Amino acid sequence: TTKVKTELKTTAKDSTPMQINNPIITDKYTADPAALVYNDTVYLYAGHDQAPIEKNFYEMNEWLVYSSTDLVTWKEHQVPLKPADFEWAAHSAWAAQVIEKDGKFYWYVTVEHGSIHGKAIGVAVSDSPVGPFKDALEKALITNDMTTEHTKISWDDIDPTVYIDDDGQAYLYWGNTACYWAKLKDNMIELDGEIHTVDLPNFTEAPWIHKRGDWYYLSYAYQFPEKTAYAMSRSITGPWEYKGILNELAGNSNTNHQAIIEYKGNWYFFYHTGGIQPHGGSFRRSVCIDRLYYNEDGTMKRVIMTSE
Ligand code: FUB
Repeated sequence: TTKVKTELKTTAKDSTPMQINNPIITDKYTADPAALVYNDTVYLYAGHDQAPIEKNFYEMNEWLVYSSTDLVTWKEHQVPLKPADFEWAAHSAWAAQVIEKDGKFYWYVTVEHGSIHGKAIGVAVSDSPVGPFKDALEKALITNDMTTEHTKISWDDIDPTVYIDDDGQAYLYWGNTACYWAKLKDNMIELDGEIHTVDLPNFTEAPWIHKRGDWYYLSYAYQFPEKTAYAMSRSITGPWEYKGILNELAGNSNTNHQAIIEYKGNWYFFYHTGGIQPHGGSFRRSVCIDRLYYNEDGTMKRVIMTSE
């Protein structure tokens, strides 16, 4: 395996310099990171890339969860969830995100639906950030037939990202080719009202919502092969103003999939590359972390990847 050590630069806010070894997990291929900060710990949720080296497509049969308090040492927990845990799902542990509400942890996942053609979004719940999780709804939350008027593809209902606004209202964004959003009911397992779309230049997939100060940020995978781009808004429902590229092509992988968090006063950009040699690539990816910095006007500086 190839490990790259980076001495991450310190700024006024940093109390200690930090060394992240990218990729952060090297004994398994991990993809589509989603990170959650809870009780001073960072939980990393990722899909497990299990494709054999001769296979040129995704093989993902489970999600993984890791925890850390320094972003350097990661503890792997028991496999918390698989597509097989959703009776209505067929396969494909594609991108997902966990959020906490009132002491419960809700995990929004992408899977292939067993009987409705195409990808679908399900939701699992647990009393612990590391699981075990169980299907919260016993059917899909979003299926391909709910959005067929927007795209002709069967994989547009993927990559959920969830955000709870300051007033307690939860929102789900998701999509491939079209970027969708809808409100969630208080129970977190039903949509509340209609599905909307957002127009974003070259939106491919992988939306991620975060907030800093009074600004909301919607980052997403842009074009294909994918860079990460982003838009900003004063409201979670938009209008969103496109701001540009946040991350360039992530080495040796045609997808790029980000998660953005603040932890102990600093901001971090999680993504994946195909960086582990000799077999890493688009279907054997590895999660990496680099620092994220903002400009005075709230825009984000382009992320400098460890591999650059
Ligand atoms: O990992 C499978 C799919 O590839 C994800 O759902 C997309 O975001 C892309 O990374």
